[in-house]
Amino acid sequence: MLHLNTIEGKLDARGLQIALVASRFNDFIVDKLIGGAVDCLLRHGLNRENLTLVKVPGAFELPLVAKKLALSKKYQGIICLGAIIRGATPHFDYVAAEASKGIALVSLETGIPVGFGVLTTDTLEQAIERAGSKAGNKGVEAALAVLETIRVMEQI
Ligand code: INI
Repeated sequence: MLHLNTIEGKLDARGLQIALVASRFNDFIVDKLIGGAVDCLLRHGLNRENLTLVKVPGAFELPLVAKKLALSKKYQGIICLGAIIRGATPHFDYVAAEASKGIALVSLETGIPVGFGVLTTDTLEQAIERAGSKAGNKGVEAALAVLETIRVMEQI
């Protein structure tokens, strides 16, 4: 086994300021993602007073608000949460494309880790599966990814 100089992030939220941005659209699902992310962050040592929740109308609005939060320099990490469910509407493709592209851009342009906790599913049932039932909770996954990335970025 080679001994490499390895940089890894500890899942330690102590001392951080974190913002969650969550869409109201499909709030029945998104509330589960918020609950998962909050529980995960607190269990990893985040102080409740250092966690801010911002609500937006839909996933399309997540990037703009995430960008303003990132530029404020008040938060070391931002977690975007939403649920885009295809159903019968072609609207899905536009909203999903803009949300994913926009969130990635915010992170790249500002240098602040921005988590993509946005479900993109064909059906409501698939969304339920990923919001705290048999396929886990995407809000938890996004929170863990942001924590790890913050700690990796600090070491580079
Ligand atoms: N927003 C969502 O967050 N999820 C969806 O499934 C969705 N669909 O399917 O339409 C959705 N649309 C609203 C969109 O995000 C904007 O809020 C709206 O277009 C106004 O800009």
